[in-house]
Amino acid sequence: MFGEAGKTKFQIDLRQHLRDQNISGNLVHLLCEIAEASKYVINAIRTGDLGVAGTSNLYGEEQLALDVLSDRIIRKRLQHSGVVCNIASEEMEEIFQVSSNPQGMFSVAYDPLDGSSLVDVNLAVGTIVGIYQGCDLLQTGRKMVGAVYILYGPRVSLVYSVGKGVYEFTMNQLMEFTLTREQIRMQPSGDIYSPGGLRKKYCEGNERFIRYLEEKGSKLRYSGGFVPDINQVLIKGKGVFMYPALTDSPNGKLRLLFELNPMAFLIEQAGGAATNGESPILDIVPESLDQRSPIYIGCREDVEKAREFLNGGC
Ligand code: AFP
Repeated sequence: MFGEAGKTKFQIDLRQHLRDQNISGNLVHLLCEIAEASKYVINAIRTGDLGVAGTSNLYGEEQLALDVLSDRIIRKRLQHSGVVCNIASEEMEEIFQVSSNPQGMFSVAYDPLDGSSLVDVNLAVGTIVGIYQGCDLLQTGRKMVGAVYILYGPRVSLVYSVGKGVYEFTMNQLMEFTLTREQIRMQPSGDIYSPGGLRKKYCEGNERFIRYLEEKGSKLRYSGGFVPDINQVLIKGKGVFMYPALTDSPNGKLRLLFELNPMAFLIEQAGGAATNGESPILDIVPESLDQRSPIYIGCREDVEKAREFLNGGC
């Protein structure tokens, strides 16, 4: 009930909480460094240039100045943390090697500012981070030792798991992250659905799944930001997000290393599920840094129903 003497569990800050969880010192340090970096990303979002950077990312997509600035903030923190071996970012062309020594080190794959194109219309955006032991970043998501996202919305929240359940922290007026939810659990099925991509490009199986959801009374909730849309499904504990295979992009849009693996890790830790339509996201063996995958993620029964409608293919 009480961490630091006299504090209630919901006054405990992130570092104290992590120490109480018997998490290795290096992982505590890494998670706290990511949390610290987010404070500078907040400042960049609130005051930074909303224009284009004049460069493109790993996917050949035009970068915004905010993408580049957020990426630099997080990369510098990781680089100087003393516990990181390799870094991969959605905004960097190649893996950035910090150390060749894997002992006690982690490798990190992150999307520094997912949904950055939404900032100019003042919608919520986020940072997504996946953490692996050692120096190999092309492991399956099943091998991850932790995942974090920071949601920059009306409130700033941080959601993490290191395999011992899912916890939410909310930033207070002193810019400290204090515990606000612990051991977050999802219901077996829900009444929210988040359908990404153009409906006219859906395959028949996905179209039938959408009609099933609507007939059972599910409400459409979609912001265009992966982090707020997943956060809604997770924190309300009831719903399913999908970015399916489309007729002109069979692997959908979202990126396995930087977006899907971290979120699938968190959702599975909360009792949910995440699939590419055939097999669990976390079992996909990455073949390249820029790999994309279709995704259905959220309540276990809803995700299983999607698999049934897709019947092994889209
Ligand atoms: P940007 O990072 O280019 O804004 O894209 C955001 C995103 O990668 C993810 O956050 C959303 O879930 C998805 O794209 C939305 O894509 P659509 O606009 O095609 O629905």
